[in-house]
Amino acid sequence: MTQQPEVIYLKDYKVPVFLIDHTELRFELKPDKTLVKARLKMRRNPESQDVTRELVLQGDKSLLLCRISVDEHVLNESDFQRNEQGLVVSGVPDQFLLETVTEIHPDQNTALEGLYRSDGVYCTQCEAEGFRRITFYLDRPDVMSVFSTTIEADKDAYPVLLSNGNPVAEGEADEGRHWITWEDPHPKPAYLFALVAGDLKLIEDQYQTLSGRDVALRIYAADKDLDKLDYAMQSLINAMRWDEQVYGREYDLDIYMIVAVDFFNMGAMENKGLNVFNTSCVLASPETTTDLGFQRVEGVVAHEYFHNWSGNRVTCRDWFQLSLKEGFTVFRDAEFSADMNSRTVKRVEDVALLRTAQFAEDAGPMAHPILPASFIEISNFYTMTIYEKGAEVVRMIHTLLGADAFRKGSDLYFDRHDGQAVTTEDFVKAMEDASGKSLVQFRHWYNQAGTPVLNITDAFDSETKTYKLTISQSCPATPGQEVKQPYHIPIAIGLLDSQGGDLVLPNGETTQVLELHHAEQTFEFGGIHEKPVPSLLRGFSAPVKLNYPYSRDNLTFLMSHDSDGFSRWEAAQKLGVDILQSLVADLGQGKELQLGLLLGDAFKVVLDNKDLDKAMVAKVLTLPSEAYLSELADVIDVDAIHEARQFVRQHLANQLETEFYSTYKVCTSTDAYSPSADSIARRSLRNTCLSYLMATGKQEYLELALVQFHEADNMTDSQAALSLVVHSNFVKAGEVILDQFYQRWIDQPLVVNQWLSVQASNPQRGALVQVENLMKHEAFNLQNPNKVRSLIASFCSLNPVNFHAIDGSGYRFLAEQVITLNSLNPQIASRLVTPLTRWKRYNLDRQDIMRKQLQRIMDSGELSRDVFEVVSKSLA
Ligand code: B3K
Ligand code: ZN
Repeated sequence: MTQQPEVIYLKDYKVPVFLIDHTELRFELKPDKTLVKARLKMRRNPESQDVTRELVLQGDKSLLLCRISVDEHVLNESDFQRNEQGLVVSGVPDQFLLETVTEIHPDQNTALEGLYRSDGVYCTQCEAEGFRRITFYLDRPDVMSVFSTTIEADKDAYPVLLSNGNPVAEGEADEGRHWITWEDPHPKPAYLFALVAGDLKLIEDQYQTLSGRDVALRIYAADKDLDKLDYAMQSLINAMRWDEQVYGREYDLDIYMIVAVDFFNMGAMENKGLNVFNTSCVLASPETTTDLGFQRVEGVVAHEYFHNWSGNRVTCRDWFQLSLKEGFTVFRDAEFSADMNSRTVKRVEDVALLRTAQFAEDAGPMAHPILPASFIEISNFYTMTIYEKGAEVVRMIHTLLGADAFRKGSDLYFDRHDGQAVTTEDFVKAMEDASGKSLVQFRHWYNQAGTPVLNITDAFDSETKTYKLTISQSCPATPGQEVKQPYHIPIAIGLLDSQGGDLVLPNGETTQVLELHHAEQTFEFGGIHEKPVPSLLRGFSAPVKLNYPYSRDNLTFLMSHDSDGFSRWEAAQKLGVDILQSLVADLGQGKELQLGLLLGDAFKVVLDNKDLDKAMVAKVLTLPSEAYLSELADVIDVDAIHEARQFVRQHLANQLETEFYSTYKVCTSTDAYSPSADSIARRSLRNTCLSYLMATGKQEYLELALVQFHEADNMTDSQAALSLVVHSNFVKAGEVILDQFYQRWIDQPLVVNQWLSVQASNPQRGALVQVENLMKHEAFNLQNPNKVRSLIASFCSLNPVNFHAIDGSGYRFLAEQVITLNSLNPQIASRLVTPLTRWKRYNLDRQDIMRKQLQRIMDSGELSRDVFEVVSKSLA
């Protein structure tokens, strides 16, 4: 790294000096290059105090400027300056027409930002700053313009030409070419621009909005994938209806399009009227897609649709405000999925993810508030914190205000700011204004990083019949923030009597939200006749860590009696954590592992309870993950965590073998596949049972898994069996079915990706060699992010024992991949490096070898801003 990249600060924000009222683009797509002709109607921003006559445009260094004119006067080299960031044009008037012709090379674009080719299809990704790789522009979200886009291309190779808005004209051109013009009437920032050109097929449907507007719904994909689009279409229709019913928000164009592409850096992108999706988030069929995959399609389709209001109609003023649209939209999609399926299951899944990945981020070198104060590369801030913690913060506002006032707040926010680029402050203000509730102290959630810790103690006085909960809060230091102010925290609680019944609380209900404001506060409950068992943080009402001295008996009691489904699961997790942590400690002291019957007995009660949702039973029976146990550990002992968890699984498998087997049978069904919540629940419990049966190590259960593998009519069951066998000691059997699986699905890239992932996450010895071999396999391609995620990222994050091998081989491997990907695709490279950045959490031996690999990346030559930021902050 020769030059330190510039740090951008929120405090330096200034309104744009110039605005672009109208953007007219013409793309001429040719095999060796693409010409981009831009006509920008620009004027001075009346809100800017800056009187400069210099126009500063962003433009990537890969752009080749062929021609530039101001008001049809062609500029020569002395009228403008080209630099690393773009272009500075001197002496511009207050209002003018800027025209440029730029040459770009989509075929050489491996970063997948801007205009690039995915398997022969041209497509764009402009958020956050990809538009500047297409043409010179004011590439910032507070510059909103009306776009008119003409695309010209070879008609045979690119029969479908799409952009935002509505098609308004089309025609034929010379040499077998054709063109089409699209107009988007809604002013938008450049990051929402999209273009697609390719040989695509589509499925189509129609939607009528509440107010009677007809909308054509089109989902485009490669011909071979046309049979996998129905679920996405249904999800889109459900999302459109839900947003009308729950938020009163309608769609606002005549056409809504989704395009599936195979090369994509993330899940999907909400471009106005033309979403571009990773195939993994749109294609779904029972044979090729797991239940998890179906749920992802439903959630992501809805998420991108909801952005039409929370993101597009009301957008971000600057990229520091990213959580304004992402946190809110994740909250919206989570509520949608909760309404479509099981609310409790959805909550459990989201909390499990938050507590492993986001809490770990909050405790690491990249910790940042949901409203960050600075960044080097904004792409690094599409994080669990911005998205998931951001959603939790919106959820807390919902909890504090109640559903009705929250809806008033969101109505006010959308109405007040429609068509504007705004800040998280504007969002909070609208919520305050509509509800009359002060969120002054609550704003710390936006500015402070780190996960708050609550320590709770209680006391019961039988004479005065009062029960007291004393809650203290603190928040650990994070980079750049040593001291934190107390947060305003909603803590939903219930109190259980000795029969397991809910006590009626002062609010007249059985759940009450306590509002914690101070570093320490005591809450009193009168008229209590016996010491209750508290059910704390029901529904995970705040993204915090909570300590309360529960006994194991308390936890088994809550597991069977808490009226809050989430808290029952939480009690099981806490019990699992408690047991596993003490076993990890025993291993550390060289003790032989022992486990009584308590956990198994508690699991048996749950298994025997026929009234429970099967999905929840499966969740309760699933021990805390190795990732979660790692997050909780002071010093992560990867091997001990793995060994202890395996030990408990095996112990439970032996203790409850009969129950697991009979539940497996009860959950076996011959009904045709359906992605309904009930069927998903049944499969999930069945596969949980199979995993315990396999943990007994008995041959008969290998046979059972193999029968399931061969007879399954859906990917969920077949993949579950595959990974259980491959990850077991039955090595030969695993090899055989891996091969069969590959041969069967060789033409389905998304299934092949799962095949890669199953092997990469194999905890058996030798996984790294296997991964290295697979990198040479025909199924692998380093330029395709889905392949990189399935193989390399799966190995580094889902295979802790192998990745953290004490010889350092896993760390060396990752560093090599990051160095290679740094020049090919910086965004993917910088995501990939995450596991190494957590080096401080391991013992000194590991710290040393991990840090050396980070240093090796640092010293490897010219680093992208993306990788530089993450690696330098990790080494600091
Ligand atoms: N807004 C996009 C993410 C863009 C990421 C750019 N590096 C997808 C989403 O959150 O909906
Ligand atoms: Zn989003």
